Amino acid sequence: MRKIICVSLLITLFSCSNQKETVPSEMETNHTPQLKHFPQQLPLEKPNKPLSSALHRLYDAYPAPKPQNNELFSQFKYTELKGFDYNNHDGTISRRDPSKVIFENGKYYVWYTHRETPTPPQGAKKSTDIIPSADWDLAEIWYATSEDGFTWKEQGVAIKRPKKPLVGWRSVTTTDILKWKGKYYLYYQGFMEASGKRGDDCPVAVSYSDSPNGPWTPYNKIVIPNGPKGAWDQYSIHDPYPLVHNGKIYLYYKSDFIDENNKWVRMQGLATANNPLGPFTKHPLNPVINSGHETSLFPFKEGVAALVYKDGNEHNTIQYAKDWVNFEIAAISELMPYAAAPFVPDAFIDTKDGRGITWGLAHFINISGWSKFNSKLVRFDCDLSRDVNDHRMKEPRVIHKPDVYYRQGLNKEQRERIAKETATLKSKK
Ligand code: AAL
Repeated sequence: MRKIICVSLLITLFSCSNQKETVPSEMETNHTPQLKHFPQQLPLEKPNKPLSSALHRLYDAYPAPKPQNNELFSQFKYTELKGFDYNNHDGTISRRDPSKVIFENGKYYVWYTHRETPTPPQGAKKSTDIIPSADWDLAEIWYATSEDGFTWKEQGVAIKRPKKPLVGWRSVTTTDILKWKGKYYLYYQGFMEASGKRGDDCPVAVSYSDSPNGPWTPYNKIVIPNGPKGAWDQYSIHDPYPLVHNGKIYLYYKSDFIDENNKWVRMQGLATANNPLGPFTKHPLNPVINSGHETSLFPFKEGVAALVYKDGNEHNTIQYAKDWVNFEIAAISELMPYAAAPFVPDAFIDTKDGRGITWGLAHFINISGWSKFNSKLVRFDCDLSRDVNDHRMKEPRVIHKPDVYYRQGLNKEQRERIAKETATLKSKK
């Protein structure tokens, strides 16, 4: 008996020592040989070797390890629009904050903030019933159409300011369009006081029509209310931006709130509804984007992508949320369009296969300086599309002429600080 136990023990020990390790070491989890050096040709997939956090991020955070192959990276190109008059940019006419562009009746449509006042903006203290406090004060929503997206024909007013005390009596601005079950809805900021009295405070209102040419019927109620006292969106609901997803209206918006030094912080929230006239439910995870300003979004694959620029740690990024709520940075870009309003062909079809965008309108603000503040509409083009492969848009380098850099010159205080630093060094010689 003892002999049998010894022999079977010997067989067991022998078989274990000869067996290839059944539990692979952590470095061979994918059964490819571990690399000693990062390869000379950039791997398209994460290589099997210990990696730094930057290299983990390269493969985990971005759709591709190089911007040239990153579907959510693009440069942005700009083209001056034809068809709009600005009184030589004397500050009495301003057009800004365009809506998404839609294509109906064989042409493009866009709506935007239109201000035409006897003077340029004069600030809240000097504002009156005819003198604007800000570039978007005493404004209306106008619209224009285009056959080609470059030359536009201004059609006139779409949404007038209603009579006091209706929502938006002071100014109706910063609109966006929703097409839902064959009807059209324009959401916009409805100011009840001159912007700047306390802050840039307003809720969101909505008007609707059977045609993109109007006439528009105002709902005359607040459709996206300000948040409760002390909430991040207590004072302003800006830049309403509706899309259709999961059979609902997903309306993204921005709010201005403050930091510990009473300086502006801007982030984006989400409110959803089954009916364009509400009620809208704000997402419990709001804010859902931690940066940005007039943030524009578009369906991409099963998720949604966002152009996040201007404000916050993650300005100049293109972000993606597979679940339409939790956004991650997908690409970093520059010269991103201000108040981008893309042409989003699949904005309202509840797609699960978003195709992306290639162009839209945006605005340039403060064209003539603070004393004649006015803004103008512009066209941008990009390749954030799964159906286009424009390699010129995928190059990360935007080459600027030296004068672009020289315009970002030092001011008097900065020069004085530098001179003092040099003098201190010299005194120590
Ligand atoms: C814009 C938008 C909103 C603000 C003001 C006009 O860029 O964020 O519309 O209220 O500035």
